[in-house]
Amino acid sequence: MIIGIVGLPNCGKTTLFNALTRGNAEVASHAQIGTEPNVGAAIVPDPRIDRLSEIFNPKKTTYVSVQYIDLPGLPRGSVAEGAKVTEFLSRAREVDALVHVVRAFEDAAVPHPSGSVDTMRDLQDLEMELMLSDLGIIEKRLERIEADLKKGIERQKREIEKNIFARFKEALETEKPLRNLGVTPEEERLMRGYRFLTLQPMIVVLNISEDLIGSPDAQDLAARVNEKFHSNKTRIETVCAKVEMEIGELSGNDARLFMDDIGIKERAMDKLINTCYELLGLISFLTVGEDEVRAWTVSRGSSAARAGGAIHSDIERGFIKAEVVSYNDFIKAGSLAQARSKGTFRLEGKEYMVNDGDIVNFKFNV
Ligand SMILES: Nc1nc2c(ncn2[C@@H]2O[C@H](COP(=O)(O)OP(=O)(O)OP(=O)(O)O)[C@@H](O)[C@H]2O)c(=O)[nH]1
Ligand SMILES: [Mg+2]
Repeated sequence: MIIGIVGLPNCGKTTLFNALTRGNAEVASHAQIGTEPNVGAAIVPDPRIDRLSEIFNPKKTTYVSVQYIDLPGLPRGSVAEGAKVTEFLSRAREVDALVHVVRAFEDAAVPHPSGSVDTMRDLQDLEMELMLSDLGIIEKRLERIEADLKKGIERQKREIEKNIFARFKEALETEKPLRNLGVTPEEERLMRGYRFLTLQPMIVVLNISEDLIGSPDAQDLAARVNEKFHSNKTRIETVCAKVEMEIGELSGNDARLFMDDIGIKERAMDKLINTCYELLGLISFLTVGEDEVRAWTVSRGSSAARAGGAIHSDIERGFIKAEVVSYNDFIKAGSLAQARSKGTFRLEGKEYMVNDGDIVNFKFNV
């Protein structure tokens, strides 16, 4: 899974990126469009894997990992400037979800490009850039479609595309992001290749000041943003990136103490991943053994055969049966043998719908 971090300049993207990846990318470099984004990976924390690893003592323990791409700030009005920005935004189109960081912290030492801190305005400004970028793609594509239609190329297909694009164009021209349009699954499928930025699932991260952590003011801001930006493809989170970066530099126990001290219940690192899983409709299933204990990611609703395919296409192709026990039943039973004798570790067929936390052992033959 790849998550792209976008936002106006100087809103704290790289600070958050460092917090998420425990990285050390240079903060406040005022990176310009055209510079390479920071790329880093983070494991998805999973206490079930920690526990299973203690029990099985495997040679290898593997968590799911996510990749974060920290893009340079996108100044207001920049999409209108052309080619370089288009290239920059193509990086943002490669991702599975966007994290849109917006400044909500006051700090005289960090000048705001627009002269004042105004979270709502900034959110709109970046949304506008994303919308203009999508609009640019649509306008170009519509020209091509018209040309094809004149020549009679793939008439039926082009007509369908034209209708969808016309609807998208109208929405964007009235400043409505595509995610709010109620795009049908069929339209989504047809449009997937274009990777529209305003159709991407998006987590808005309000980067608040340290003194606002857990405050009613922060909740109030989140509620106001939610009212305006709510959609089934957006989620709102509140973090203090600067503090999160400090937490990331501490070891487990010290981090816990520090968090208790300032009243942070869940690290941004965990919070964003959990939100992302929920937003993208993902679940984790687990495999265990002496060699490896490992978590895997699949879409909610995946069949056992499909889930096997996430490990190796041979498993999906040659699927016979899956032995399945939920993590909780396994812990209750104490061992796989016990779970088997209790009947909670049982055989399932290829259509079985895998649940989050299922421990699965695939039987296959190729
Ligand atoms: N007070 C405070 N300062 C922050 C916070 N997050 C970031 N900053 C400061 O804001 C400045 C910019 O932070 P960056 O993380 O580099 O921001 P950015 O969005 O990556 O900036 P560009 O890549 O240049 O667009 C730095 O001086 C940070 O220390 C925060 O939560 N609170
Ligand atoms: Mg940066």
